[in-house]
Amino acid sequence: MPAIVIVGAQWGDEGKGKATDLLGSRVDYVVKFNGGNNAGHTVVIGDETYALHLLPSGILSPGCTPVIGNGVVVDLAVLFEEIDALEARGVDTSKLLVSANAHVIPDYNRTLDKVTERFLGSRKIGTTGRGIGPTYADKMSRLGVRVQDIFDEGILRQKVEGALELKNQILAKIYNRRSVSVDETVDELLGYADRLRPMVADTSLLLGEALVRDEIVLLEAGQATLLDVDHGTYPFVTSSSATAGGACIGSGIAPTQIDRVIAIVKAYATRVGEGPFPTELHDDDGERLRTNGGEFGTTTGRPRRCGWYDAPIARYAARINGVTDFVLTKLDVLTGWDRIPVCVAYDVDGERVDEMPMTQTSFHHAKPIYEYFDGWHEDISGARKVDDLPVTAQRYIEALEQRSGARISAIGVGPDRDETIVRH
Ligand code: 2SA
Ligand code: GDP
Ligand code: MG
Repeated sequence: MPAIVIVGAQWGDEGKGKATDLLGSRVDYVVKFNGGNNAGHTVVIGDETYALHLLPSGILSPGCTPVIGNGVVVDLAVLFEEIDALEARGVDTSKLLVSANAHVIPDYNRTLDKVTERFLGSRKIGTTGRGIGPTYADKMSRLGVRVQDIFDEGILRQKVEGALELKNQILAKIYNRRSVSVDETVDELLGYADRLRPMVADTSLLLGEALVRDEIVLLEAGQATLLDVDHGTYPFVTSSSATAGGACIGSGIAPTQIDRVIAIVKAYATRVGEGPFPTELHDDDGERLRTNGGEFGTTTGRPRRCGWYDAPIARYAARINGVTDFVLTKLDVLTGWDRIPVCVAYDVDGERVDEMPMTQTSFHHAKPIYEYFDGWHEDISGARKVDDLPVTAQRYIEALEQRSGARISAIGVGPDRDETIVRH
């Protein structure tokens, strides 16, 4: 039975949290498969707003088992803070499972993330400063500390000693920072062991068994296609695989078990951090999108850069992820414009380019070629079927669908769970 993947089609913050939460009541497992507490998913349920960073959005659906997969990097302090905050609001977190193979974010990697950004100056990435990049680098360099290591003090000490031999050189010699002691890191991590132990599982095995029993597994990406370390706007990316392929790597299920890939795409575009963004607006329209859309980072509060919808990017996301359905979010934010531009291709150094360019140099040079669509002024937040929308809004949806390479199955017209039009 099916595994379903949810990914972001643009640069993140498309509304993946809301989409996952919507499906949560109908699935048995929700698995976070990449990233860490750099993610920020806001879910609105009636009068309650939840901002989740590390925990999968499925934590809010009572019937569903939330899973932190092996592809995630876990800040244990944040894990328990989030659990405590949700429990204090009456959310049951007792079903949460954490993969024994997930990596933990030691304190020294948070320090390294921040000092590296400062060191890079104008070449910085604009990271969230949560230690994500250094922890994935350790994983690939085989210097990482995994969740299972916390239950074997000897191994934990060996691993921390190995990592700190290198890290302390970097901290002292390059960044002029104090060195970190093995004991302080080991003691901090061991301090979480008792509370962590009951949550830790062979999550790949459990998910495999659930799929054999015909249960439904939803795999939820953090960040998005253009922030993927391989397929995004490198080096202005996060350090994990945020595309559908990453769902298998980061959860331990097989590609043949995935039968639906849902990409969440905003009716316009946003980006946080540095990096190219062809349709970015530096004018009143950009300011209006930011204000109307509440475009401020869920994790860091940073203002998000805003621009018009970019169809070549959506087509790229459709191809890279094998998208079966798009969920178009935040259509309500576009209410009030007389005409709405949609980028349909790029002008790269005088040449028309219809697809994502092969090189980053070309993408940095890409200027949007726009088509213009009539806007609408009516409040659309009460619409529950496509026919309830003004005809111009219906035309806008059709135009995006034609130019983006997959059907649009649902449309968000407000932040609340209910403010959604289901089309297919
Ligand atoms: P990092 O910290 O190493 O992952 O940063 C690398 C780049 O990835 C971007 N990034 C994000 N972009 C959008 N949303 C994210 N989550 C938060 C949110 C962001 C926030 O939901 O609003 O609160 O600022 C997220 N996480 C990472 C980041 O901006 C860098 O460009
Ligand atoms: P994620 O990282 O993809 O989960 O997205 P975020 O939660 O960071 O950002 C999306 C924001 O848009 C959140 O504040 C949501 O509550 C909000 N949101 C989601 N869908 C809609 C929608 O259709 N309309 C409006 N106005 N807001 C929405
Ligand atoms: Mg977000």
